[in-house]
Amino acid sequence: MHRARERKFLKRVGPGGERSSLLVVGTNQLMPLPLLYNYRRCPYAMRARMALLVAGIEFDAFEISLRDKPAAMLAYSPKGTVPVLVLANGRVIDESLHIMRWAFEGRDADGCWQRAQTPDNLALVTLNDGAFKQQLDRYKYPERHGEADAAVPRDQAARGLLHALEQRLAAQPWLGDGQPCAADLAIFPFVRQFRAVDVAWFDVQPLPATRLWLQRWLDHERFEACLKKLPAGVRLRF
Ligand SMILES: N[C@@H](CCC(=O)N[C@@H](CS)C(=O)NCC(=O)O)C(=O)O
Repeated sequence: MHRARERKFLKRVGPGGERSSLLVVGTNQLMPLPLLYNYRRCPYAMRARMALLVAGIEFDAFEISLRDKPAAMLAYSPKGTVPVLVLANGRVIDESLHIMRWAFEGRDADGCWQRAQTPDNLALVTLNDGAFKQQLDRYKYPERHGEADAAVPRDQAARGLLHALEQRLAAQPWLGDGQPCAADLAIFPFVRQFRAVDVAWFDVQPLPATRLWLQRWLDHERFEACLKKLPAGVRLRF
């Protein structure tokens, strides 16, 4: 029988009443699924979920409230950011890029992770997580950052990451060249959030290739699954 067909899910109720899914592989192996502490709208959590979904990993998720983080999550990762992935062996991975790397470890026959490891792609992800994320925060919440004019960080972001992305994507449909790669997955949730601040402005910028690329991600079969809404405060199979 096909291996995927042999997989069944059971529910286990832990001592604190928490439920976890058990992956039954074959006839007698029981493995708790990895648990992702999640915040649906967070772009870091989004890139982690996309990587897990694209890599075909089954996982449970626990939707948190950022204002009331669960004690169990803080015990696993006191820095208190999402995403946090807890593996069946107790290993805790609490950086989104590390979760992505773990997702593709030993499951990268297609080269999704490998294609992201070029100097150009690594530089784009660094720019995204550094200057662009700072500009995005100042653009989105200018008052919180003492920013008198939100157009300043917006235009800095456009001249920085978005311009670099546009140059790359004008020449190729994905950052992985002819195919998507982990750099695309790592960056598009942030560009999506940036666009959402002022869609009308974004959509008339000279960024046609970036707009098409973003739209391909928004239409991607895995993205619908990635945006699945879970009730907060319960462990559920994602
Ligand atoms: N470097 C971390 C950053 C994660 C991060 O900052 N996540 C935000 C949510 S988008 C968070 O949890 N912030 C904590 C808070 O708002 O209390 C990663 O890549 O996982």
